[in-house]
Amino acid sequence: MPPLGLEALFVAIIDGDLARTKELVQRAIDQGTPPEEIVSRWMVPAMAEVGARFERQEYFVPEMLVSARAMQAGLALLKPLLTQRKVKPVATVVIGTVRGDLHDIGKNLIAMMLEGAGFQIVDLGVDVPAERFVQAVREHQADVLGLSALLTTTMPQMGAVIRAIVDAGLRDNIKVLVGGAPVTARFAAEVGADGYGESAAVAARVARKVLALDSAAP
Ligand code: B12
Repeated sequence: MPPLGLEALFVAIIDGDLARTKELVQRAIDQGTPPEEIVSRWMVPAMAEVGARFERQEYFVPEMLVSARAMQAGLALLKPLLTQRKVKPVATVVIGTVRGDLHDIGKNLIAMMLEGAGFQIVDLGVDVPAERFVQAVREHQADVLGLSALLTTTMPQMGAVIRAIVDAGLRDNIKVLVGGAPVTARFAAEVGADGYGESAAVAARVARKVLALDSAAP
């Protein structure tokens, strides 16, 4: 059989066709397509197209929701492959989507990629208040705090979380990474984060960089 063109997967997610998304992801896995390629080349761009259609008012919340469900079902099949550890745990990451924000696909993807890269993950879910982040960082003695926000209205929450971490006296012991579609490197610097990751593909590299894990390498 010739290698599967994954345009059909891109379309299935945009159409919110959950069964077809699962079928195509499984087929791509069976054909040996690297999981990172399935996600970043086909699945993530499909969600960007869904967002573009929402912006053009061709799609509304229900359509975004069915596409999100198809995407999540596809990612569930890929999760075991993406989280397979190639190295022993290097550091602990507490991650969550900030208060007021229910978007979790990107955050989940970041968590999977970091887990695959050897990080221990404590995922607090969505709509997480600042106090809950503080509590988890303390309880798990986390090395990295990952904050996700997809809405311009919830981005300022990232600053609120960082301030709460400072007030709790924990800032010196933790590196803060921020990300999400509206987040930029400039915004990250403004709120006092240590790093910014634009995609799941770079998350592990950025996390290693802020922890200076590679500087000790020969
Ligand atoms: C799916 C979706 C939804 C789903 C979410 C389902 C779910 N379980 O997540 C539902 C239908 C619930 C939803 C609701 C809403 N949504 Co919505 N949604 C989207 C959509 C189409 C895709 C988001 C997504 O999953 N992308 C795929 C993932 C893989 O990408 P990502 O999230 O950007 O994550 C990547 C990077 O950003 C980065 N990253 C993300 N987090 C982190 C964290 C760290 C630490 C790091 C390092 C990196 C990182 O790495 C990720 C992987 O590569 C976007 C469009 C878009 N362009 O983003 C709109 C979008 C985000 N939504 C939008 C809006 C307006 C809403 C609603 C307000 C709509 C409404 N009227 O009710 C509500 C808000 C609900 C709430 N309180 O949160 C707007 C936001 C506009 C703005 N500027 O604020 C967008 C941009 C659509 C648009 N173009 O207008 N939405």
